[in-house]
Amino acid sequence: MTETASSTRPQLYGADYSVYVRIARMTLLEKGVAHDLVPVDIFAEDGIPDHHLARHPFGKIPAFAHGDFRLFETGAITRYVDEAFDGPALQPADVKLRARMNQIMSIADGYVYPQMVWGLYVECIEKPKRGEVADEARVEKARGIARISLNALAGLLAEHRWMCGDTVTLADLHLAPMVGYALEVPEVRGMFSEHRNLGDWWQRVTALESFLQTRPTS
Ligand SMILES: N[C@@H](CCC(=O)N[C@@H](CS)C(=O)NCC(=O)O)C(=O)O
Repeated sequence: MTETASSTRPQLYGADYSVYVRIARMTLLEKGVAHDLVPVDIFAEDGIPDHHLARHPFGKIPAFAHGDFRLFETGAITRYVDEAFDGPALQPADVKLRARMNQIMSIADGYVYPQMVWGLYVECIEKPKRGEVADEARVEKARGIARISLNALAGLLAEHRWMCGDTVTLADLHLAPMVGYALEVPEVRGMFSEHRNLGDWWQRVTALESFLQTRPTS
């Protein structure tokens, strides 16, 4: 693991079940940056700890620190990690491809996470596990947006190996943990299987060391 941006070891605050924490961890691992995952329980009985709110006023995870430089919002963290440290470039140099990468990260945040993780995975898998009933209206809305999301992503991926071409970028890392949860839903697996190229891409993602090493423990 390298650590060349400064001698300070980056700290990532969060929990390994979190989609967004996993995106940041995958990015750090892809860059080869030695770091610590500092556990934070945002669902603690007494509420979000004050020390975490000081780092992240919205009380979400992850938060990040590199020396006295503090950051929250995963897209900002992953872009910083890519630019501040040595290691393989995770953002395309080409302006249009970089715009494509940013577009895919926005699709992930704006549609895939709220609809495919919350609207489908949480409603159809997590809620029944807790003995709760899925909100069918919520699922119906999510189903429609999931289809649009997968069509859009399959179109953008086209015949590339990775979302933005021949090498892994932040777009792949941003999508991977979200798709991982979404594919636990049988209906999403059905939709996904309609796109051969997404299936091939997923095989590559699931073979990444950074994906394997960040599997949630709970
Ligand atoms: N926009 C934030 C989203 C972070 C986020 O939603 N994290 C989730 C975990 S994956 C969280 O903290 N959820 C707790 C909550 O919403 O109360 C980012 O990009 O980092």
